[in-house]
Amino acid sequence: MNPTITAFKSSPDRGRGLARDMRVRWALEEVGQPYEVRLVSFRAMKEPAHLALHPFGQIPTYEEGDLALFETGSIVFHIAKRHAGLLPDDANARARAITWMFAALNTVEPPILELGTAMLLEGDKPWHAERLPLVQDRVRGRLNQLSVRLGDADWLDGAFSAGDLLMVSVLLRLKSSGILDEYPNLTAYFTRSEARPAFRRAFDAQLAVFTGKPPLAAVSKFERQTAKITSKV
Ligand code: GTB
Repeated sequence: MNPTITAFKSSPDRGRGLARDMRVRWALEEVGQPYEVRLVSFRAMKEPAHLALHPFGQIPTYEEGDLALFETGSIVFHIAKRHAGLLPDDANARARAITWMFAALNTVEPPILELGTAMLLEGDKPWHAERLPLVQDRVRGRLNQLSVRLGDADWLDGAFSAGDLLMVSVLLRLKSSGILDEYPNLTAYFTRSEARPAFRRAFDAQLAVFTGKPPLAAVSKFERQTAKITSKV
C-alpha cells in the first residue's frame, strides 16, 4: 500500500513549494515511491483525528500501514532508510549525509525561519527596522559558512543525498529574499537541485492542489517498477 501524507488544503503560498510537504514529496519522488495525499484544512489540523497523528497540529504527516510519523526530518530519514537513492551505502558516508540532514534542520534552518518571522509578522513593530538587519546578518553568517564548505562541489558530500534534499528545502524559504543571490555557488546548488526531475514532480504536484490541474509529470510507471526497495531497516 502506498504511504499517505497530509498537506494544506489551502496553503498561504498557493502551492509554491514553501509548505513542508514539499520536502516529503520530493524524497518520495527521488526514490520512486508513489504516495497518496490527504488535504487538511487549518481547522481540521487542530481536531482530534489529526492531533492523534501530529501532536502539534501541523502538516505534513506520513502514514504507512500502522506507522504514523510527523516531523519532516524524521519522515525524510525514514524514506531514505527504506529505499535506495538518498543515503550512501558506505557507513561513514552515510553518517556524514545524516549529519547534513541535522545541520540543515538544526543549524541552517533556524535563522532562516527567524528571518521569515521578522519579515512576515514583525513589520509593524517599532523595533522592526533595527532588528531586521541583525536577523539578515545571522542568515548571511550561516550562508557564508555553507558556501565555503560547498565550494565548487555539486553536492555537500559526494553524491546527492537526503542531506542535500533537506538543505535545499531549507534554502527554498530564502528564494524571495534575494539573500541567496549573494552566494553564486549556493544559487547554482539551488538551481541544480530545482532541475532534478524528482524536485519538479514534487513541486508540480503541490502546485496542482491549487491550480486544480493534474501534475504534468507524476512518477512514471517505469520509475515505480525500477525503484530499488532495499528494506535496510
Ligand atoms: N518541524 C516541523 C516539520 O518539519 O515537520 C514543522 C511543521 C510545520 O511548520 N508545518 C506548518 C504547519 O502545519 C506547515 S509548513 N503550520 C500550521 C500550524 O502550525 O498551525 C510551514 C509553512 C507553510 C506555508 C508557508 N507559506 O505558504 O508561505 C510557509 C511555511
